[in-house]
Amino acid sequence: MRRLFRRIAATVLCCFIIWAVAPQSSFGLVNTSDHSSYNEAPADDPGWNFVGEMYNGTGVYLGDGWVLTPYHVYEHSAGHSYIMLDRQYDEIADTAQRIKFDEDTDADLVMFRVNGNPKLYPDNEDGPVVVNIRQAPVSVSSELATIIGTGFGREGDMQTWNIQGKTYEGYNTSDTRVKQWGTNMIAEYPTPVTPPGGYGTTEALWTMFDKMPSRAEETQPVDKDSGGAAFLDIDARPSKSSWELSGLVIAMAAVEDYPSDDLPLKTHAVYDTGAIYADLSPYYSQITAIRLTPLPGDADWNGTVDLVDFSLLRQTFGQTGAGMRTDFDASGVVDDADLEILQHNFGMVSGNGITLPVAAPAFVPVLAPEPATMFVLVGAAPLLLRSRKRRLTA
Ligand SMILES: [Ca+2]
Ligand SMILES: [Ca+2]
Ligand SMILES: [Ca+2]
Repeated sequence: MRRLFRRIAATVLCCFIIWAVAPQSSFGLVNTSDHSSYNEAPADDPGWNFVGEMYNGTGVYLGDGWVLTPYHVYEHSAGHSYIMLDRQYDEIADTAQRIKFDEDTDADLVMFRVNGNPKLYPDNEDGPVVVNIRQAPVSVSSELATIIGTGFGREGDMQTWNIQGKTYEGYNTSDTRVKQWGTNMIAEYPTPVTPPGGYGTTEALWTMFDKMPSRAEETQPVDKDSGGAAFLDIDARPSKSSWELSGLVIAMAAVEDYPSDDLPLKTHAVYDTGAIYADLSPYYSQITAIRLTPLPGDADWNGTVDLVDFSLLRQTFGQTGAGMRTDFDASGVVDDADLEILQHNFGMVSGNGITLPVAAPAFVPVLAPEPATMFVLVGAAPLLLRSRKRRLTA
């Protein structure tokens, strides 16, 4: 059995994007071989159009107005972030919500809302309209994932490095970013991971970059692939709706004696090193709950902040109580603060495809949620974690 990673290499941190037209030879992610078909949606498309470039990494548009990305990607431009899809979509301020590892600890994941309703696939095509999040735990034995990233790519042919009496093989990375897909075998990582940097603790999946000439699209994430999407297909028959977003790249990883100072994983794709992904299945219920959060200022939950919402606010102004739709900051009173939110977001459109529940959802904290409310959000997750740990030690 392969040795587990003993050390999580530094997560991908702030660097500047180089805004350039990618030359033909540049590929995002690093695959064992390059082919132009890796720069367009795969034939069995898991959701290529949902994955987009962000300032400091990669994000996934889930539908319903929401983007999911690692917090360490989002942090640098928190409050004014964006994602590049068919065009640029900007974050609506004060909509970001962290995913929690447990009641006291954040995971390295965040969701934020964008202004606009991206239409990324034609109506007459066989889906997908939104991204399905993996709900069942991923197996400890590997499954083949399709991985899509927007980070740096491969530069040139395979290199050999001799460091401290050991030989390493792999690739240098390019200095331009481009969107690419590859594949790798992905499996559940047996423990939660806490990469350096203070971005939290996250249940994880992992892949290993194997020198395996038979599979040219064997892939390894590098710098700016953080947030890259790992999709698993729950049905072998070609269908977009059978793909599930199962993981998001959060770190590169190597065994303990790996010379990370001499051969940094951020800028090299080295065989027999690997990558760590946020395992999304334990966070399914949190992600689903956040997707149902109405747009701040949208009192009738139709996905648009307009005069109808203003009228509803005027009718309820001064009222107190819990769960009022015009109490946008969930303060218990409809007042000037709510008017300010409505004015700030006036004209914004986000997530009109959402089917909202008839009654106000209990988790509605749009801004600055109270801790007690967050417990409702994460309620199912610790139970799931405990049951998974039992299975691992059995
Ligand atoms: Ca592999
Ligand atoms: Ca509205
Ligand atoms: Ca209020």
